[in-house]
Amino acid sequence: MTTTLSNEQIASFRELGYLQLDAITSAEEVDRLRGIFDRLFAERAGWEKGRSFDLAGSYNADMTPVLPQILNPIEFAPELGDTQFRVNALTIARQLLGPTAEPWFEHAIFKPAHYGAPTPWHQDEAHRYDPGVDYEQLSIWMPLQPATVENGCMQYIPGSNRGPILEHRSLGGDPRKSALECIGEFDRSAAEPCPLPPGGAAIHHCRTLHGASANTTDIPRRAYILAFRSAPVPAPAREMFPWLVGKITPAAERAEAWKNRGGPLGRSARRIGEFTPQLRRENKTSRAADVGELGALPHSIVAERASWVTLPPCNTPSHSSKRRKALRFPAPRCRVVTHRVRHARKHSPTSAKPSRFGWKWRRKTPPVNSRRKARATPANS
Ligand SMILES: O=C(O)CCC(=O)C(=O)O
Repeated sequence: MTTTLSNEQIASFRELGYLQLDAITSAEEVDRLRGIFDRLFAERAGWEKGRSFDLAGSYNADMTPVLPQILNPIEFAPELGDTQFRVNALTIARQLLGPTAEPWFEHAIFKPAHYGAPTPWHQDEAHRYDPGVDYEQLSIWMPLQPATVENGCMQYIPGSNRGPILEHRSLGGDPRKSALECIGEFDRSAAEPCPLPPGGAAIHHCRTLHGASANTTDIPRRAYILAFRSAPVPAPAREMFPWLVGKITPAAERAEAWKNRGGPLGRSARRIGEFTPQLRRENKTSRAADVGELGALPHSIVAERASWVTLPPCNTPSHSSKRRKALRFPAPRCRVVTHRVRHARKHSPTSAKPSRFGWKWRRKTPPVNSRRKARATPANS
């Protein structure tokens, strides 16, 4: 089953900032995903990595979460990579954002039955940790059971996508809480609820104000969200939002500890590993999660990762340290490349170095071929 949008739907998204679809995937796929989600949430997959946390409430593993979220669940259930939802979502994202749209990150949110907390009103763009660049972003939100006003379907303020970014703060004014809440002026009575059947979709632009009410029903509300963005462009005027400065959540601390495990040796080994194209590909999505919406990493880490995501990789020795700085490449990675290149040059049979008497071979041992020749001469036999 493939899904594409009509011109009217595209125009409506641009006008209102959101769009409602009755189906984006099949009932069978929704059943399969529900099983995966229930397992991931029961295991609190990604807790140590800082990928799993309570958006709205408790900080500790031994407290019952009221709005648990798993960032990038595909890291813990690779089978999520093989869904019609993903295929259809990318097609739709490219229709709405243009052909450069790419998957940006994904998340899974669970509103427990009876006590699942409300999702505070916010604009996704307010979560952006990557100043200096700009891009269009949207989210495709799919419920894995019916989504109703009573269990916390999405609600949108129509047209807010065309307005400014309003002031936000950490939920309840507590910078250790992951969620942000909008404290700017807007008309809550204009909110439009988006009830959906399982496997339907609510699509919203990153500027659109949205929230969801608490879950007061007997069934948990699960949602699978894929976020996409257009190719980033430099935007030096884009600064860090003040409500993100100094925001350090327990999830960010766990992520930092995970990143530093094994001490300097572990860090270096992982950095070297990141040079392999395979690992680089695998890391791309998880890094995107770090810099994306609700990715609760402190600015210092995220700025480094943002540069990695948005700029081409540094893999040639021609990047001077000045240029590296300009491109915001993290120095250690570049140092390793430079060291490798220096090593390769030193041991290359063709490497030459100027001396006081002109050019001469640098290597002390003769090249392999001349050693073979020497062994083959009768004098040596
Ligand atoms: O599922 C929810 O309650 C909130 C989802 C959300 O805020 C989003 O996808 O941007």
